[in-house]
Amino acid sequence: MAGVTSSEPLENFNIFQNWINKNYHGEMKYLETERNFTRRADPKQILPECKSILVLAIPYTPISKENSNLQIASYALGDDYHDVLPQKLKAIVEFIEEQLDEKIPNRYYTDSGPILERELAQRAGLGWIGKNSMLINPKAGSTFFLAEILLGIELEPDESFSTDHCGTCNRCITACPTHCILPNRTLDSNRCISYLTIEHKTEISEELRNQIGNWIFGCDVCQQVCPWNRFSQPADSAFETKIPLPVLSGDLLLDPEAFNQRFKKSPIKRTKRRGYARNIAIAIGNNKNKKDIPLLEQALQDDESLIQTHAKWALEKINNE
Ligand code: B12
Repeated sequence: MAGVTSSEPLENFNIFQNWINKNYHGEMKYLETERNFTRRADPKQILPECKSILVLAIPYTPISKENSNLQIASYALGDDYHDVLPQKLKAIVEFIEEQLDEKIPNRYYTDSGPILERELAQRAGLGWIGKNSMLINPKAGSTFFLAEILLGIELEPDESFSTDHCGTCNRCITACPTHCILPNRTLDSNRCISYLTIEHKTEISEELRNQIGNWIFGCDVCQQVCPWNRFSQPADSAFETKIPLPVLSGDLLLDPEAFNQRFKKSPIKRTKRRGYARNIAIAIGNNKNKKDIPLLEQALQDDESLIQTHAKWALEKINNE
């Protein structure tokens, strides 16, 4: 799916500002810089010549029910979109330049750019902002990545998506294990399992450990329960499942080399071995499978105190069971 929107400033920038000021005190520091603020508010702060923005939605593996008793979010089952998509965006720019037989000012981003991707996608007609804050499309659900190309040429903008199809459904809000979905379609992201298992680098509170369940990288609960995801589209080949499933508890003892080798092309590399092993220790504790006790006892000897702490907690949880 793709849509075009203008380079006008972002109407709902205040929602982002309030979110940063009120409920976000996390480790995504890149979101808070002054430079990031001004550029997120107005695309021309990024590319002064910007006249139009092409917004793309690229499907990843549709959300399935539990894919393993150590769960990984569907967006992370294939190759890392941060590595795959920029080349595709560059190719689109080159194709447009070929058609016009001239170089055009441009910038392209996916995820990490100073861009409010979901609002631009809504403005480009790709979908509405759901109660789980996901961008949802009535024919494709929400299981797609967003990417943008800022262009120094005028393209006919698409109608913005003006309807809302969540209605009275609150399945996502009810199902979220940490109750992090707020009534204004934003998240208390410090409690979001996706934030805790990917972005949060240190100890996780005992309260949240119990609520994380068996998610070891990202979380799909608010998308698993969303009725619109029965329309999920097949994944772009790069994002089809590439990692071996089910994930085995033995991954708790993966050494750094094996971890880097296994996940060098995967989004999972972002949490590094210590984060991945921490998350597995928590999930093993919550799965309460006595067969995992020897693994946890070995993890008590790990060099990383972060892993020792969470393995000790898991052992106590299983033994108390
Ligand atoms: C920071 C971040 C996170 C944080 C915080 C998420 C959040 N909801 O705020 C954490 C780490 C928790 C996270 C988790 C996930 N993320 Co993330 N994340 C981002 C990132 C980098 C910035 C989002 C942001 O600025 N949040 C702050 C809030 C205030 O902004 P916002 O939610 O976009 O809200 C804007 C609009 O939605 C609008 N708006 C909000 N509410 C309302 C209400 C109304 C009435 C209106 C009119 C407008 C409106 O105004 C706001 C300002 O423009 C974006 C990429 C990007 N550059 O945008 C990816 C992005 C949103 N993430 C993405 C994904 C896939 C995920 C996960 C599903 C991954 C996973 N399975 O674990 C989860 C889903 C969690 C969820 N329900 O949102 C995709 C979403 C694609 C889609 N279909 O929506 C994005 C777009 C990355 C990409 N390029 O594909 N993420």
